[in-house]
Amino acid sequence: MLIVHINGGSGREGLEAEGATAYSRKRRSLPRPRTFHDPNPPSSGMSAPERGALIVIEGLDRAGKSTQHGRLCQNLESQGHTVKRMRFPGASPCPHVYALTHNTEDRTTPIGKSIDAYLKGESQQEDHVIHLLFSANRWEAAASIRNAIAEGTTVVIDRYYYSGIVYSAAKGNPTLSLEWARHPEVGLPLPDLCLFLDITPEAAAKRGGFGNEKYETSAMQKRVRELFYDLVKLSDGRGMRILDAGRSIEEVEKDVADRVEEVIKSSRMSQELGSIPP
Ligand code: Z5A
Ligand code: MG
Repeated sequence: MLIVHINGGSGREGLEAEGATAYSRKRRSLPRPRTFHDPNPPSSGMSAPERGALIVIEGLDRAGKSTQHGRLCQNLESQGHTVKRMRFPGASPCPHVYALTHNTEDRTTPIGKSIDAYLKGESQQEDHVIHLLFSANRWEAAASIRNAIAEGTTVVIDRYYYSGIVYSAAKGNPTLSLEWARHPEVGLPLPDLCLFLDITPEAAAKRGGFGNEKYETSAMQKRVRELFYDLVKLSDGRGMRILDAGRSIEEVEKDVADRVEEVIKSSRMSQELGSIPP
């Protein structure tokens, strides 16, 4: 193992093998050198590298999530942040903006493919089963999210468990409430910030109209919006901010950038990344 001397070293500059450092310290009774893996570092010394932030962009169809996701990632990168771009469901068709981006997750997991076929109407799934598949699709990525955050990478996700809960509950299945839908999400990485891009289904429909996927009907979109508002009132709403997505792309982009900057500069970043609570 290699040790980097911060102060009080053996007199030799730079890196030394651990064995050699311990030997010379013993021989010359020098103060114990501080190292990056010192369990009790003095307060005036170098602090551990800051973790990355976990940012989620949510909203109805055509709210501009992918547009803002792409812009936010580019803005953060231009400021020198290391960014990991992710989206859920992992295997849904790539919208135009993803052609311009890189560093995306693999969107071809077996679970992601099943979800994709369901959304396109190519296969049928029982309501609870498809809900659990959406959740499993997030659990597949949970460790890679935590690892990236711990390394100082900011992870920006286009749709996350908030969509997972509300789209399933919006079906009106009596045994699939918001509460039931939330259970499999407990323990997943907890976002530092969720920006809910809010738009009326009517305004969203003017942006090219809804497509042919499973949930792309105005009745479904209306119910989904109501449930997103219910979620804001629950504990899941603590890290959620509602932004008016009916404004111009540039206005929304500025609002998104300001909210994200607030979080990245906040004391939250000195705390460990949380988990979705029970
Ligand atoms: N789902 C689920 O059921 N369970 C889950 O756990 C998860 C998801 C995670 C696929 O989602 C479906 O999966 C979704 C929820 C369900 N169901 N539906 N329906 P998706 O993310 O793959 O796809 P999407 O969100 O439905 O659609 P989208 O087209 O990707 O929407 P968007 O990303 O919000 O919009 P956009 O692509 O950025 O913009 C759409 C158009 O509007 C485009 O032409 C833009 O140039 C334009 N635009 C964007 N912003 C503006 C502004 N501000 N003004 C004017 N025009 C704009
Ligand atoms: Mg999208």
